[in-house]
Amino acid sequence: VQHVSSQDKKIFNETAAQKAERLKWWTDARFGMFIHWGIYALPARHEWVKHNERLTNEQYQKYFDHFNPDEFDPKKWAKEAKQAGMQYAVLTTKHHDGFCLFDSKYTNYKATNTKAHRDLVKEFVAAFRAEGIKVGFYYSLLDWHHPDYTVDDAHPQRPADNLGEKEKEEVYSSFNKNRDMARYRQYLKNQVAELMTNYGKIDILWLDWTWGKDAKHGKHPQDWGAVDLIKMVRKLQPGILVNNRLGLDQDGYADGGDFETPEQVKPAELLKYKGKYWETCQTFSGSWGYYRDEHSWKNQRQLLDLLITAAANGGNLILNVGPTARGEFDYRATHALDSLGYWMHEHHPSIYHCTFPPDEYNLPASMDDRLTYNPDTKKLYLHLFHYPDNGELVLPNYNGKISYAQLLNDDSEVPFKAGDNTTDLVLKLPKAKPPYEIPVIELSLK
Ligand code: JFZ
Repeated sequence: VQHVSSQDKKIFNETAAQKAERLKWWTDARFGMFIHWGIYALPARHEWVKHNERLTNEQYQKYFDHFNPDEFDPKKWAKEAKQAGMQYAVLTTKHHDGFCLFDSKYTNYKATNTKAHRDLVKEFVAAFRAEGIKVGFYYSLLDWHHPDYTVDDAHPQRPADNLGEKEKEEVYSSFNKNRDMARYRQYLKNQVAELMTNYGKIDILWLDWTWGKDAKHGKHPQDWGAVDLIKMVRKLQPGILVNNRLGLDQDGYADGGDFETPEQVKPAELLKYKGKYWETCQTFSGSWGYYRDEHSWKNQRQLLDLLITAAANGGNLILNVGPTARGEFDYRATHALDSLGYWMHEHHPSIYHCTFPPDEYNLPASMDDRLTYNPDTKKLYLHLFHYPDNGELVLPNYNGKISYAQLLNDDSEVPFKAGDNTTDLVLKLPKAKPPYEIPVIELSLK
């Protein structure tokens, strides 16, 4: 067959074992913080507001002019991340609107030229490093502000939906007449070089994103100079982790990105990523940027479900906060982070360093509980999504496999015995559910 080699194209010489070693801190960490912050926090109605409402640069300018983050103190952000149990953080250095939180030589459209008057990325890096949290940069490949970035259907200046194909064509060509992706490509490369050079060691680069079927409907790896770009990144920051949104995997490069990024998917969908390197990115309320009037906030249980289900399928959760225009996490975000921290404080051993267990421990599909497994300590962690009414929990096929069981939150013993069916194990839990949304039992394997 002709395309047996379609996934054979390689950019680096790295063995699977070397990759596992390079990603070890990240696969151990399991839990990170995403931060979407930019001047879209002022309209406070989605980070895509410029696109959604087809705002021109002139109409969007007032958010640049009024950006004045008087409460910006990334040391507070870092403390909240730490206390929630997050081990790395990725900040939007530039989102699709093109506004840069960092001081770039290649644009005036940056925080240093606003009332903030300083490089906000620099302070973010210093604050998170000081808390021992790994640091990552999100950088948008799309740019709705750069004059050379061509208009496509994901651009605020795209033709009106109700135009015919021919009329759309005319709008595209009139808008794109003087735009030149080669020049944009150079800008992108220059900025990524700045980010990879001026802030010390950077642990993650999160590029976003590559999509579409043709020039009108998207962009391709070639538009970004993707191979050239990633080679530069690896050279400037050996060891860095890069996500898969340069689109190189679709172009047949097996090592075009280090991990997959299933976005805003339901926990049940995470099953299919088992065995790969992956990180699901999720929001508290739906949008990524601060959205004042969005009321669809996930509760503690839904957030824990995402975190536990990620670890139980060998993946990470990066959970997003959209700080306000003043530079603070609003109380809803702080409250949600606190609720996770309350659980993580006692239960982090079932998340860090954990992955899916060997198949022989799988629970029947009818059970809603989730298992994680620490391959070093050989401990199994049973997350109780359903607490049994009488405290008796039957684990099919577990008889003879367990040497000891305890609640993770307080190391109190959980007695067990063989069930009526000799292959069953019956755990005798406290009758009343321990005071955690999802209690965890730690099982020592024989
Ligand atoms: C992108 C951004 O457009 C969005 O604002 C946010 O930053 C998010 C993390 O990433 O959105 C995407 C990108 C890729 C997919 C979906 C949404 N995708 O590949 O399914």
